[in-house]
Amino acid sequence: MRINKVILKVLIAGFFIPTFCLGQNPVVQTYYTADPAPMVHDGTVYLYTSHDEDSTVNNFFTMYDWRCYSSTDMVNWTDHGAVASLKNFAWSKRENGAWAPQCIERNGKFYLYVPIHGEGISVLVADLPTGPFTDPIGKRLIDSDHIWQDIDPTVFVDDDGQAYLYWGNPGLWYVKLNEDMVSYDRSLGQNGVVSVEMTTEAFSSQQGRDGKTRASYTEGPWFYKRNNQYYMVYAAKGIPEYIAYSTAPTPEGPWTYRGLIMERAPHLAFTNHAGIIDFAGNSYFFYHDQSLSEGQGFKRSVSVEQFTYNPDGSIPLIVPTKEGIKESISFLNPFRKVEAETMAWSEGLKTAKDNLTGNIYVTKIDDGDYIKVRSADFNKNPKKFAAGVASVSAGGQIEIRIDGFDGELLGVLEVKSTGGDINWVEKACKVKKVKGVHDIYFVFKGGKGELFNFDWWQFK
Ligand code: FUB
Repeated sequence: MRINKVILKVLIAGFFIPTFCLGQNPVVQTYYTADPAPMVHDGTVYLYTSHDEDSTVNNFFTMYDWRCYSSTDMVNWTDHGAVASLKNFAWSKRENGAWAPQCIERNGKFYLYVPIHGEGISVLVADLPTGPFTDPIGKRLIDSDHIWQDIDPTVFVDDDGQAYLYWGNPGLWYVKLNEDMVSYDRSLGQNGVVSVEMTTEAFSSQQGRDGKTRASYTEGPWFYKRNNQYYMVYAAKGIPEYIAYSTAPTPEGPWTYRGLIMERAPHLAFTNHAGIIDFAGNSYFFYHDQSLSEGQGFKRSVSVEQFTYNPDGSIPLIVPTKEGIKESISFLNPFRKVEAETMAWSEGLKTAKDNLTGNIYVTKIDDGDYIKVRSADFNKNPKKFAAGVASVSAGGQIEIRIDGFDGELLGVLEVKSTGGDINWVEKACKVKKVKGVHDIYFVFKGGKGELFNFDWWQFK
């Protein structure tokens, strides 16, 4: 019994210790991210997330905006910053409550469905997946009489063009969206809102604290179709939450409970929230944990695991890991201009947005911080390394290494003051020959305090 406790402690510690990139989870290290909503569009995965602030207010979810990240290889993610926030809704007075989003494309427009906790579900629209998003209707979308339960929207457009928006905690509701995606068919249910029957067959059941039997379904639905079967994946069993799923032969049910997908684990938060995609022939399960904040449930982080459906379409039990995605599905070209905010792992850094130009860059760079970029294909020998940098201070250096934080040193880029923290200057240095596929490490060196900002890089 004692040994078991010791082992458990070691296991928990193992998840919370900074690992110098032994793993790939969580996906984002520069911010706390939660409620993953992946969207595949045009050969790219766009990962929309909610965002737990670094400072938690009143020991509750402190969430003001929604962020977006993208990847074409599933290991390097480009930060697109906060793509929408509560400020997008001029009619809303809420200063907190930017909870779980989902974005979907239809006819070249991107619709971002978001809950404002306490003010129901709303929609934003943009011409690009990364925004800018605007409010097309100037009011909440879901006009129900259970506004506090209207959270966690999930949306899917079926093959016949009919779009469905499901949501809810602890109930599950849906509307049939009209083709414009910003209104819905009012002829169904109650003023258009259909309440799903929460039977044991559909969503399993459990005994609540009050002794009453209720559905295991809790919140965070993720609705999609695969091989003519409709899936509803959701957080279940109350707090702490497990991830479970049900399937149905039609988008409107009847639902059949199919089992658990993710059980509890020491580094998972008291909430969990899933998003599932197929991309480049693989299946991916996104969820959130509290590994980055070392156990703080209001500071969560999105993680991802690859999995394989069983031949009958059922989803296996997925174990949350530190390793995450083992293989990148394509190689990164280091001879193209790469945004500095494209990274597989980083420590000590933040990203920031230049509000005038929308440009995202890496900031808060201190001595010893680093960025890891995975699977760069040096199909020819580079001679030079160039980067866009800016600094108000004395600057510092970027050590360019491969395959480890203290791996082979290819070169050192000196960064001096450029007279402003976004006064971007191109700097270059010579680099050693290197061939083949390598992980690149940018290790930042310098004196005390913030050294410089980093916008892009390129081998030449
Ligand atoms: O992130 C706030 C809430 O926590 C979400 O809406 C729920 O799904 C849970 O993850």
